[in-house]
Amino acid sequence: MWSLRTPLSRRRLLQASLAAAATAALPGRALGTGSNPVSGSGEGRGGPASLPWLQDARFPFSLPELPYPPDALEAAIDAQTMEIHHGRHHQGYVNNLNRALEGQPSLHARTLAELMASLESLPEEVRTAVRNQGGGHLNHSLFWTSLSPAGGGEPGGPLGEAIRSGFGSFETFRERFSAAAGSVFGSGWSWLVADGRGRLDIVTTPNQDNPLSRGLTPLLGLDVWEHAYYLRYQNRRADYVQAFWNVVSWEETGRRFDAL
Ligand code: MN3
Repeated sequence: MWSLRTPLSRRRLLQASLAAAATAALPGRALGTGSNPVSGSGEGRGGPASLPWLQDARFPFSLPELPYPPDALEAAIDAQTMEIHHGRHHQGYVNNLNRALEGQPSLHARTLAELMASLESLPEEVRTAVRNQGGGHLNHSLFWTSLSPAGGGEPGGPLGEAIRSGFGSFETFRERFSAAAGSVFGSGWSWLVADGRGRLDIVTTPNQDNPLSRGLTPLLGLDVWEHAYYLRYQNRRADYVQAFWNVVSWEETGRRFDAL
């Protein structure tokens, strides 16, 4: 298999492997709400190449259509939850983000990724709204496209190799990601991310914070807000997380990894 790789992807795989090994003992690193300096990795660009749609997402923002019917993910998520989650919650983040930016024409040229990667530079009166509503729009846009009725199973290709060599096995990766999702207190997200050198890690974020605001590229995210699962799973978040693995689009996640 190694012979099929370019030197670049070999290097990236090695880095991913070393990074994952270095953090292998941790269930998932929490990216806090604190005042860590915000990375400027997304500034001056349309957005990470691995998230091409972000390069066009600018004010006024709009709700992306679901890439499948709302009942397509019944193996994990019921249709009513999908309809409310997408049509009301996600639409609400979009509406509130547009409302917050209406009176800020100097920010209208910035892409969503640029806004999220430069929160500290935004006018104070809109910073919290962009963080929460912009994060909500970005996170959910990533979430819908990370899922597929044809999903599940294990990732192949370079991403599969990177996960297996980095975390020891796909099973170990899945256990660590699930543990991280279970560890989120209150509302938040669990993520598979890559840093600027393509190294993989598992992190969690509170509320609607996004890894982009910490200079990390999100590859796969799981929404663990109660609104994402309560109708079917009530308090059984672990069952929801288990079912999530049946609908993960490794095809899309792999595309994001390949584009790093
Ligand atoms: Mn949600």
